Amino acid sequence: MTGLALAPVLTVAPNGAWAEGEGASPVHVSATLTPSLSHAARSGGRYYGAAARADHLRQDKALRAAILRDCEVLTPEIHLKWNSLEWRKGQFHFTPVDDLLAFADENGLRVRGHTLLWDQSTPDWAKHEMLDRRDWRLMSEHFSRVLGRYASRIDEWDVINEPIDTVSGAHALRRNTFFRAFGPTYIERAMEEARTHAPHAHLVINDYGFEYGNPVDKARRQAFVALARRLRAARVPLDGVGVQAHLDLSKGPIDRVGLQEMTKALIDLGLDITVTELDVKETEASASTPARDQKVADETRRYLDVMLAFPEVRGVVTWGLTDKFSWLTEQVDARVRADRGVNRGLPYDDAYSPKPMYWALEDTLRASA
Ligand code: 9MR
Repeated sequence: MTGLALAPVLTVAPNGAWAEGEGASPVHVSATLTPSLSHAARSGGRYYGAAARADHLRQDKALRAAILRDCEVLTPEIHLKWNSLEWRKGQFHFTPVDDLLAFADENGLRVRGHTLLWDQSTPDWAKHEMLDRRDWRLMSEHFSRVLGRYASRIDEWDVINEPIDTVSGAHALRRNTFFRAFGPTYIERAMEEARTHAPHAHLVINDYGFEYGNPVDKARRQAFVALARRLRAARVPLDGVGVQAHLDLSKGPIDRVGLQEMTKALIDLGLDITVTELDVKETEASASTPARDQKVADETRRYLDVMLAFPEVRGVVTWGLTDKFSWLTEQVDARVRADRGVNRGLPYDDAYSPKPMYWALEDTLRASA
């Protein structure tokens, strides 16, 4: 397959939410001149996808077009999190997930389930209840509700998000609410619970901070492998791992050998690997835009060169597609914020022009075929 392979003409159906406020005519997106990231990924037997929010999809026709051109997979950026689904106990908010799934279904996209358990996205009422009662039924009910509703349509789940903490954790596990309420075996129990409600799903543990040569990243790599090893040895249902890959230009350079060793060790345990949240955090905005974009692209390439050498890395998901909608825009330091508040760490800029990062992704995905 060549880099200029023709993508099909894609259509956003003019029904329901997606045509809201934009007249009745369908939006035709022709991708005939641009190679798409999914094409490149598919040529290597992988998938490419991005995280998105239903409200952004609804508002922004150009976002929908870019997703339809480039993505085979969508990750709901916030809507499947517990505090999104059930901010108040017993009041359920499924509509954004349902909307996102409808968009995915209409357009033949797959959806990654992100995430069943993450301390940061657990509503306060649930945290209090867990700590007060230590009753696992709260967890079973949550899993049963979410997986009962969505497991037939979402076949891959980040069951646990960010369980590792080598700095202030206990045995490298984060002392999160689940840990404090149920002890370290909450991990095993959560994976078993997920398997009960989603017998055929691909079950994943997802975490960050594995890329660089500093002592914390190094310890995190070792802890992640140790956790996976322990779970596999105990035959806990764990099918794969997600490595988030929030790259950070202030932490470079990427520790190629460390990353290779971790990836190989995880693969040797029979796990497959997904790059689940790739983006690049900039450190300064004083350089010219082309220079900034080149740095972001180079970092992306350095990372993917290592990861895509492994056929077991089954897909790459970026945490957004355009700088217009990026969590990093709120996180960037003051120097970057000075430049209209935009971090340039995703494939498209905020006006939907593909940047060097786009081509770094396209090239590394295709070259690894
Ligand atoms: O990008 C997400 C941001 O919009 C949300 O406010 C936040 C809390 O739900 O979560 C962000 O996504 C995180 C992801 O779920 C887990 N890994 C880190 C991501 C960036 O914080």
